[in-house]
Amino acid sequence: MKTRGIMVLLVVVGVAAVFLSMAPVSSFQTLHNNDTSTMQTPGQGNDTSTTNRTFYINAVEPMGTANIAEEPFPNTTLPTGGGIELNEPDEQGNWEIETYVFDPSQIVVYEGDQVTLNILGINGRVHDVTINGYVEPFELHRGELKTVTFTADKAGTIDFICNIHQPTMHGQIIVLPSG
Ligand SMILES: [Cu+2]
Repeated sequence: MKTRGIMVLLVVVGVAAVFLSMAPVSSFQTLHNNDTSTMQTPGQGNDTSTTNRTFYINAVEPMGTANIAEEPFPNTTLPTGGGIELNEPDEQGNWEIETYVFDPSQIVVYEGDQVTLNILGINGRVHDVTINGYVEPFELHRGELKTVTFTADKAGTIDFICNIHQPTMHGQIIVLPSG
């Protein structure tokens, strides 16, 4: 009798564990299916409502420093355009390498989405930003948060570029076809 009681208890615990493990999965799927109309299968009809997608993008400058006592100054050719700077050793032998980038530099949306980019100037006094044809070019100063909104009207790519820091400060919005 005692053994049987333990067996029943184990079965009950097992069933409860299965239910608990399913719960987060099903709630995730519900969330995911509501996220975009592209999850629909053909014949279900298209959801024509606009999806708003908001992103935060930072204008940043990763930097590395070293001293010639430990690491020789590199003999290398780097692209011109202002996006990469290699500074020669100072009097103490310290040298540095730095580059300007958008972070993130690649985002994905769907055709027809209304896209809002909030771009924050963190490193660099000023950036000269172009989002080819979608918004008026604008300056982004350090400490500023610029918000731009536009509709990703066709599938393909939309570049966002800082004209002062090339070729590295170059981001891309990948617009996937809807439906
Ligand atoms: Cu820049």
